[in-house]
Amino acid sequence: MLTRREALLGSVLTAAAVATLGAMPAVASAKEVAGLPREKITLVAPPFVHPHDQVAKDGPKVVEFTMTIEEKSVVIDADGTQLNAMTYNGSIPGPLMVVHEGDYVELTLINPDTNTLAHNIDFHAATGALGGGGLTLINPGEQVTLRFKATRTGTFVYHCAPGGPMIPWHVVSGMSGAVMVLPRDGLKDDKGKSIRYDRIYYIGENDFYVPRDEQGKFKKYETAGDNFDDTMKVMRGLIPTHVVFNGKAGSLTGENAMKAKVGETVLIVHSQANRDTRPHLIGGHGDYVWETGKFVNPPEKDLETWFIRGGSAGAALYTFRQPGIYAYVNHNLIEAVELGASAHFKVEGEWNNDLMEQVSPPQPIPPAAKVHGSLRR
Ligand SMILES: [Cu+2]
Repeated sequence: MLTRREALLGSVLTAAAVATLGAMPAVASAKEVAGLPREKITLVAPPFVHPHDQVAKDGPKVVEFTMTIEEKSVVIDADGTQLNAMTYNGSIPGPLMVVHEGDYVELTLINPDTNTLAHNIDFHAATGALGGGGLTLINPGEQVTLRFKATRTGTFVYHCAPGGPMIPWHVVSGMSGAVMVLPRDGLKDDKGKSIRYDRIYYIGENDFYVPRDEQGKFKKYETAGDNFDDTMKVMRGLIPTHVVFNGKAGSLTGENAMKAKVGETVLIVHSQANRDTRPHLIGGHGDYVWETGKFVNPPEKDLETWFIRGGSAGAALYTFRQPGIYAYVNHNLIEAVELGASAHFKVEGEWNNDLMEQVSPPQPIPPAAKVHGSLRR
């Protein structure tokens, strides 16, 4: 039952809310959207992310992006295995787009006439019309512009979804990426305190299903459409031939390792549009992890491994405390080592002996210890 005070407060709050609603309609008119400032962003290929403010400087704006769809053959492992890829902007995954809550994402999607297939884009961050998929289906030689309001914060997948079996086929041919909608005042820890990152990397994980010939060798095909029947058969077995980060086994190792310094805080955005995965930073942790990628929920802390559901993107924040090469893997270790889902961070800085020290290096077991060991049995 309400007390008189609560009832009064309630009515006051309701009146205030109504007044606010009257002043700021929830649905902006076309004129209001047209009056918003605009910003044109040039997207960059993952694992890098276009420059952006972590805390929004001003009010909402319309953020313009352009992506060109490219159907092309790409090599996905060290053996030269070819994938008849379909890509957003030429990369697998497509680029990460960063905006703030309340901003409008305005994407121009181009399907050049050099392509052979129809494509579209379904934004998990968007509301209505199949995430925009219903308004963006374009044939080769066409382009379309879609605008949606970023009403929810977090990391969200986008992917191609042209209907029926085209949906999984286009997704496992490389057509996915992610959007990050930051709270206007930036990221917060579990207690609501502001946290920032010094670097950000975007990792898109893909499962590929490359058909084999009678000898067991991976087959090659001329154009994007040629592999459809064979690839569908492999897809229906649900066992990928490759599980990789950023389009290729070894795409983020060696020379291409992601870089950081001891003391730097890194935000790792990880998406998988089709299949579950479980990122793990070997020798490190997730200081703060938004497993489901949605910043309105408090982050989990001190995680060893986190779970990214197929069809979602998660975010993990970690401050590196030791130098060295860190492997960042899908901790299904068969997928990491045998199928390709592993990356490297190369971290520079001073080693901290307090956190870890090799007390004595590997050496032969002393004879006395051997006798002692056998006696004890
Ligand atoms: Cu497509």
